[in-house]
Amino acid sequence: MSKTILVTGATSGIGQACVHRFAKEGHNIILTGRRSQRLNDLVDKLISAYAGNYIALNFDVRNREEVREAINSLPEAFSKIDILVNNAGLAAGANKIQDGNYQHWERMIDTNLKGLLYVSEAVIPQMVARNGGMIINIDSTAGKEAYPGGNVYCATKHGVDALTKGMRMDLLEHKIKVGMVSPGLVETEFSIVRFDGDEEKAKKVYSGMTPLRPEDVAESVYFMASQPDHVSILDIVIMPSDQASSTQVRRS
Ligand code: NDP
Ligand code: 8X3
Repeated sequence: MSKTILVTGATSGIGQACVHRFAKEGHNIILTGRRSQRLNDLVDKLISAYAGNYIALNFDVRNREEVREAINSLPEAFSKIDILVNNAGLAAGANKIQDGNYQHWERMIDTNLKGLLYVSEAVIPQMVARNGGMIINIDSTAGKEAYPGGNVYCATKHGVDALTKGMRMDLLEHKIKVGMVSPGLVETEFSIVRFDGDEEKAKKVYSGMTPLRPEDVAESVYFMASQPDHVSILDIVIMPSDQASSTQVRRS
């Protein structure tokens, strides 16, 4: 049966790959992000390739009012969200803490933690009212272990790990499943954003190794989402075969 899925951060990388993975199965999708042209282009592509219904919602997850207005404005056909994929997120900078930039810190905290909370806050009431649904948070191996220069990004992702566990406990009584997918190095626009558009620097992160593709992560998200009602997968930690930990990568 087709479901309604809301994916944040659908304009790029893991979010966009999740959209394609769910669309392939005929599900209806709410795509969100700040870059509206990309969202609209993606909706057009989906309409021509798959059988579901799609709608683009343009908002910044850091703006609580925008988030609430956008989600509350969904037309009836999309108003029952079965699965929320909290994917929008970023790293800004990789400086040591003593050389850190407070604006980077605030951007990561506002996006990765507060943004995830604002979107969840807007979606959870209808799941509670229906006594069902699923939330999948995109965490990271940075949420399991810190690494040099990762300080605040790692703190936000450790926060996502804790929030996921806490949300699962609180929402248990409402039959809402909560899980997370926690990837290692995935080649997306992530490092370009992290290094403020410096593509050369971004490329170096994945040089001499084979990173995960966003589609690899989307496959894990889909696997988690497609389990029967009585099965709840808590966490999928997924790394490239060339990676053993945040600080140990095999490069040629
Ligand atoms: P991308 O930069 O390719 O995609 C990030 C997405 O998040 C974009 O669609 C972007 O949309 C959206 N986004 C960022 N900030 C905001 C905002 N303030 N409001 C709304 N949307 C926002 O990176 P990834 O696909 O790699 O990242 C997706 C998630 O995966 C993140 O949470 C990241 O931390 C996590 N992750 C990434 C890994 C990696 O190695 N790449 C590994 C582990 C986890 P737009 O700019 O249009 O708003
Ligand atoms: C992204 C993976 O190792 O670059 O969450 O922090 S890492």
